Amino acid sequence: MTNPRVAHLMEDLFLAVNDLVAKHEVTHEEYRAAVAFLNEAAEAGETMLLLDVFLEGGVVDASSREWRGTPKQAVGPYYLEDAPWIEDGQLAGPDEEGDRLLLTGTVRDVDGNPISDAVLDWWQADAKGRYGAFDIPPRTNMNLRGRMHSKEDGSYALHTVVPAAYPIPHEGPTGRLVEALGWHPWRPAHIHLIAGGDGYQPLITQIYFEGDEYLDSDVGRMARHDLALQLTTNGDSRRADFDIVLEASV
Ligand code: MBD
Ligand code: FE
Repeated sequence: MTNPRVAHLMEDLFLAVNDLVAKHEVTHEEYRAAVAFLNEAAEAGETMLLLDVFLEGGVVDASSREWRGTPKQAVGPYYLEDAPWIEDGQLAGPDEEGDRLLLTGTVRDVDGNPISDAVLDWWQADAKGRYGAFDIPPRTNMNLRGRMHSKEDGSYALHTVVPAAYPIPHEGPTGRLVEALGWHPWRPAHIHLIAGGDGYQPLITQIYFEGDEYLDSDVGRMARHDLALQLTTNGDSRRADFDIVLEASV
């Protein structure tokens, strides 16, 4: 069955690639190397990693030009559905290593009205830059992943630890490509969030930290200062405020 959208996009894609091939006089050898590279990335289970690092940020930007809420960000390769519901905003257990972080804020609509009972689905790397399930086995490891609701007044309080900056896996094909580009493999430290409320469009975003050495050189080219927290320090704990803005469904 013909799919006009697929036909339109793919024909344009082939044209664009053929233009690039002509412009750079891509050799047959280079073409074969590119095919072998894609095969290798797939075999290494890096399809999502490769595409999310290099392309997802652009897709998000292109599809959120009209969006007036909190800036959107890539979901990335490490989201798991069905994260546990957490009590009292405790994303990090008492034994979790790292600097404690208390993140507070209010979920609001674009007019500033609070949104109660919004679902906030958080996931992040730990203080050593490791994602539960992916970097810490088993596949069911839900460390630093959890869901909660905003309160009656739209407020939330997340108790967690400050994540570390994270080098994308660089032993495999994706890492080899990053190296060939002359880039480093680091993403700045970040906390992922999917926020949703009844009658609101879902928001997928990431929160960063001012002063992070990789904020301006994110391998995924997606980190931004208007999503970066200025932490205040109190002993070995950190605090910040972050309001979340959702736009009503159409
Ligand atoms: C990540 O942790 C991430 O969030 C993205 C978007 C890509 C690679 C690794
Ligand atoms: Fe991530």
